[in-house]
Amino acid sequence: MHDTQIKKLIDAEKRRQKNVINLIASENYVSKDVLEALGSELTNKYAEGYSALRYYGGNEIVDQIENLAKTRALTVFSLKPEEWAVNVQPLSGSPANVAVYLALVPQGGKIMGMSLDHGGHLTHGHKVSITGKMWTQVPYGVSKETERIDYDALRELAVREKPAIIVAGFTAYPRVIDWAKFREIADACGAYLMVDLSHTAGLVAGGAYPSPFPYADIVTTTVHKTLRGPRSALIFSKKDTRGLPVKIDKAVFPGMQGGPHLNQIAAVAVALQEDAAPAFKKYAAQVVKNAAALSDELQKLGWRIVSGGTDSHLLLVDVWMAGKGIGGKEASDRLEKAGIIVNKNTIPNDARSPVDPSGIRLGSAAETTRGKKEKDFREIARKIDKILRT
Ligand code: DSN
Repeated sequence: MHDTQIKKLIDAEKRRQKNVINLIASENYVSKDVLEALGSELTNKYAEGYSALRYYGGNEIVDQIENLAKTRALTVFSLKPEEWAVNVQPLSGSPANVAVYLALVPQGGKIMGMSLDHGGHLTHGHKVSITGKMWTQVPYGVSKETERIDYDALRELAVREKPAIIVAGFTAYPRVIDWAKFREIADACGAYLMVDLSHTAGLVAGGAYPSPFPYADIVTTTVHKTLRGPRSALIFSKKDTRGLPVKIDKAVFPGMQGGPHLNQIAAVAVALQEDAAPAFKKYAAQVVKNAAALSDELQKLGWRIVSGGTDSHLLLVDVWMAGKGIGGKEASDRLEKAGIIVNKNTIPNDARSPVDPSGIRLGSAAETTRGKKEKDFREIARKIDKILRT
């Protein structure tokens, strides 16, 4: 690379990534093949539209790439092409979610999504996001006692509010979801059921977490978290008489985006092939075991884990412990100084503010990619305990 300034910074970031313990629940380390596809000449190509229906010439190669990415996306989740369609063009998770609402929810209509401070995402209708400005959020949360979803309360709210769409999607909810219950509730109020699977998609692909596909109308997911691919997103839609795939395609392009990023789509295809390989099953199972070991060891050391543990790759540690511990910001800063990277996070019904909440969120996906096992995660828990107690 001739640009020595950028080269130096890339090298420095590479060293940083190598030298830290990365517990950011939404990050991972991609393969060299994914990086190669991302850095390829495909970045030079404009291809507005979809395969065989483009607004530019010269697409005979990139059409094949986009089609391959679609086929692999269906394969990795064991979906039949006659039952499901997939759009591989969303640039990332937030535009993917907005495209779904654009396709299915009239402006001002109701989106029922988990509130951010209980473990939802900004794009599930939060007021500071475009999704809370163009549409109206009907927020749901977790039960105060169990810190898990109370499906009876959810049903009552849905039937009363009649949202156009229910979003079963989470960024800081560590437990398995009863997808069948969500389906029943969506049917009871006549809503679409959209699953934002961004966090657990890799676990579903690897068979380590229940699949929402038998129940959902729409599934969105980022590709860069547990799926271990490039920054990107997918939108799956059910093929039936409602014409969902056509509506979604129109919402992504021309509704939301212009030309797709073909280098990114090729990298998605590479990652999805890796995700379908037998080794990825082992990886997904290990991710879950490692998060459980981390959670268990922290609990043994006296830390309160929200909802009492985890069934996935992530856990929330209540570091504030009603004033007996320290704030989430201080916890995250202290850990970073010691080379452990986490993010501060609100816990359900947090008495503190989002800029300095009561919790930290820990995830096992990235360090599992680097080969760590349960004993390593128990060791990490002991390190965390030492750092937070001094
Ligand atoms: N998806 C979020 C996360 O979980 O980190 C960021 O938008």
